[in-house]
Amino acid sequence: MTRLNDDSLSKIPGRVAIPEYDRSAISSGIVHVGVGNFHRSHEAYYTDQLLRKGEKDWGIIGICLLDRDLKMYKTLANQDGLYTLVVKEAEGSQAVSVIGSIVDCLYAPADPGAVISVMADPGVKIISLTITEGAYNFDAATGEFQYSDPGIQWDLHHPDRPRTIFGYLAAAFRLRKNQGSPGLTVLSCDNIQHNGAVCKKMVMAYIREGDPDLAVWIENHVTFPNCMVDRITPVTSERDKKDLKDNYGIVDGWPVICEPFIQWVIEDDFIQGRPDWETAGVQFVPKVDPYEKMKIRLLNAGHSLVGFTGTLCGHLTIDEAVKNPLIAGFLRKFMDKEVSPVLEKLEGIDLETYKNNLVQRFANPYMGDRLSRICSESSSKIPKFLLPTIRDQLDREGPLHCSAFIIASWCHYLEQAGTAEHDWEILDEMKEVLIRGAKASNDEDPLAFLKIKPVFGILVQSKRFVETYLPLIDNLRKNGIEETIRNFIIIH
Ligand code: CS2
Repeated sequence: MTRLNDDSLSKIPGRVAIPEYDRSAISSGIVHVGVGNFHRSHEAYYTDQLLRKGEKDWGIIGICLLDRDLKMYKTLANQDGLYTLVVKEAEGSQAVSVIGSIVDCLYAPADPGAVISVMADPGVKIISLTITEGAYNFDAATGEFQYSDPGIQWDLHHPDRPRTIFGYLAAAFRLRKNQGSPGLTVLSCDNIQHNGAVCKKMVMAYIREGDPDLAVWIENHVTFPNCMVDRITPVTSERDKKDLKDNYGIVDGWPVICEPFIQWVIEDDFIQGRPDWETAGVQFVPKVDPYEKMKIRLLNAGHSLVGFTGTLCGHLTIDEAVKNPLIAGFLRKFMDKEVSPVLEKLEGIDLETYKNNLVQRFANPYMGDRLSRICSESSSKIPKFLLPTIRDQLDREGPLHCSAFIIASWCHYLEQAGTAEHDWEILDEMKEVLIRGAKASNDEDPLAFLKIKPVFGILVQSKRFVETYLPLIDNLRKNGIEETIRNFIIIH
């Protein structure tokens, strides 16, 4: 049995691709905040590909920012930053490799000062982020930065001991400015359309509040390229760890499982340079908008659709749910009738093929991608994944039945949770508000759910949306999910 770390790499079986480069000779041009499974299957994987080709300047220092990231920090620290990536093909084969690009790791709550100095180190040229959609801290209704957030208030009053990404970036920029060090690139890798622009807007809003001069420095020294990221990466299960141990003799506290598909499309706006990621297959384009829009509105919103309806039908994983012909039919209708018409044409991409591939990716039986992962934090996903499509369809007076149905199934999923037959747990920062709204919409005020402003903004003011939504939620309550979808598919 081999506990994964630098010393044991040579004992790993030959069919596992290990990093053969000298990890101690790699300097860290990248600081990455949010070292979860997705970062490890995506940016860290791409970067590892470059290091295998002889690149030496672009190692990654991983930052575990939040208290809840302690377990990840300890695991990576114990393993010298190494971890196993298991890529599972839909027909059953798998490719296993050990990734070496995370050359150091810090746990921010234990020593915020150390994180600030690493971020301010002139050798660091990129700070990349996977901090989740909710962490950008903007109001769904207005798109404006929310100063009232307790974490933000803490950071504004304790600039040397921050807790949120905004406080950390501000402190690091301030130090760079005072030292006369160069600026850098902040690369948001979260699923938000215009992620770079949104990130910049929020960072600037935070910094203008406490330090207007620093805001001017940022305008001249920091860039925030937009990018589209994609690779389905489930939560790691105990079974995954056991399989790795039994089949490869590797003891890894937190391996990563993912699909073979991978995509990263980035705007080439890196003020201090960047790795040659294109040699590992990354696409650099002048404008990433249409790619982001296509991916978030089809894949991510499609996932949410399958998540809510699949859970209501009693399924546990995405592949199981998407094999249910009712759910597959509904997903196809949503993509074809409501999303495709609002997407721009993209050179080199055939939309029909893209959608067919998505369904095939969802159907990969070896992913074990649980619906609970997809449904988690929907209060910050739905405003980014689905509401923009609804707004577009309202503007162009186009169809929105499927979108309204997704919202209705979310509401029904929330109001059913915790009942005797439906024991799913709601994992969401806004859990209480959501459940209260969903339940109240069943007995006090039919619009109570849609009135949750931080999620839906002013959607409830749209007569057309409300008139589409209300009969759907009524049907779900009266007839249940399967009959409602069956009738829905026939009518629409
Ligand atoms: C998922 C995404 O969290 C979700 O709801 O839709 O994590 C999705 O798997 C990735 O964006 C795929 O690139």
